[in-house]
Amino acid sequence: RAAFDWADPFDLESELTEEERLVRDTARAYAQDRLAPRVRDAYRAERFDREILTEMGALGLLGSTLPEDYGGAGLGYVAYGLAAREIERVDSGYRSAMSVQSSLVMHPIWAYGDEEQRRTWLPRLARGEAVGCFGLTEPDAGSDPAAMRTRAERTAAGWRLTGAKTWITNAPIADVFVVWARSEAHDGAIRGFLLEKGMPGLSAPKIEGKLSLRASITGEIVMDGVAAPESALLPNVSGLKGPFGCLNRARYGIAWGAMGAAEFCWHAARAYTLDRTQFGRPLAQTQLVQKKLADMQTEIALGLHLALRAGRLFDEGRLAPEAISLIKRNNCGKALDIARTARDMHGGNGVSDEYHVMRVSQNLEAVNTYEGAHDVHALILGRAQTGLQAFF
Ligand code: TGC
Ligand code: FAD
Repeated sequence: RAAFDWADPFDLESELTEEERLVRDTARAYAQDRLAPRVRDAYRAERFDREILTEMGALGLLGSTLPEDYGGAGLGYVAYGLAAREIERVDSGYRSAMSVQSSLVMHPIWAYGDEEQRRTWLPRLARGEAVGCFGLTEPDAGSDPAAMRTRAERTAAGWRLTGAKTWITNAPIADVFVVWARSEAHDGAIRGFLLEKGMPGLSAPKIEGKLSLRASITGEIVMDGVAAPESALLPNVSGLKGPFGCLNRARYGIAWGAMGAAEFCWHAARAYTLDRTQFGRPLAQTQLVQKKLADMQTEIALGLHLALRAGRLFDEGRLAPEAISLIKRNNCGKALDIARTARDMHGGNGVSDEYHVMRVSQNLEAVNTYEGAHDVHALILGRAQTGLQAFF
């Protein structure tokens, strides 16, 4: 009879390379030693500690898949995913900070920028000395970014950008803003621009009162005729495939991250119900609780192995965007169900931030919505298998 490891039923561990395990262990040690002790207070105070990005930078966690010449670590996508899993085991907001900087800011500068833009920003972003944000969503264009109104006009000196973005992670503390706008000079095509903090007409007010991702900072980007130089344009991409190319990477990382959050909740629910006695026996010795634990174990094992397979395909250049929609949707949706169930299994204690499960569950509400809402990914998959467009 083969031995059964309840926490890793299909031996994911043995599928990882030595380098991937090293990255995972580094991220885990950092997350547990440095992030876990501060998250409760940060969440209560609705505060993101800016130095977290510098700490992540020092560990090579920012832009880790980019070449070392530009400050990256030259890692593969499985290592990137494993790091996301460990950071999100503590808090989805901390993983958000890492994935925005890496996938939504450094990736477009690397993939769509010119050499000067790369040299100016990538090493500083990799060290966490500079913070970036990604502005796609607008007040009237969320799931449908093609409806965006932000526009860029040519001027004698370069560009003038006018419009508003909302729900933008890291915007209030950003030094560089990757902003997507319709460019009249390019027949209305969507183009990417690099704006810098301090440009006249640019502001990024904080959005207060989030009941999710409170340890992450979110804001608007208000562009009131921002005057940007000619060099602000990202020259090497045009159209929605620009921002979507970034979202592919972030969505993939979120699929790993959400499983880290789910694992935290599963392990917490198991430990709590083993410890807690009602009706003369541990809660874990009841059929209903064991079924819930078995469901969590099953969904997490499936979700992690799917994420691993996706990562291997990503590294081979064979991961289709639709497959990313499938794992983003599945892993976020399942993680949210698991977190809500774990909250319930903690009884009254489950609503206290001392037990963390409700914070994790609240976070996953936003994670299930951003980077393409759960149902929007269903429509992407529906279109892919029927050939019929059901968005409108
Ligand atoms: P559609 O006609 O499907 O495509 C337009 C063009 O884009 C190309 N494309 C992609 N390219 C690369 N990767 C992908 N995933 C792509 N999806 C589409 C496509 O080939 C086409 O190219 P071309 O050359 O033919 O023009 O466009 P659509 O307008 O019909 O799209 C519909 C839909 C729903 C799929 C899309 O709008 C969508 O995905 N909506 C969701 C929006 C979203 O995810 N927003 C995320 C904002 S950022 C964020 O949430 C960050 S949270 C950060 C954090 O804190 O972690
Ligand atoms: P809507 O598009 O209005 O959707 C509302 C509901 O309608 C959803 O349930 C959706 O599934 C459903 N729906 C939409 N279209 C259809 C349809 N055709 N058929 C059926 N149902 C549909 N954006 C950025 O650009 N950068 C960021 O850094 C960023 N960070 C974020 C951080 C946080 C904390 C949050 C909450 C959001 C962030 N976002 C960011 C925005 C996020 O990507 C959007 O909220 C998301 O894409 C959904 O858009 P929306 O909020 O406008 O919802």
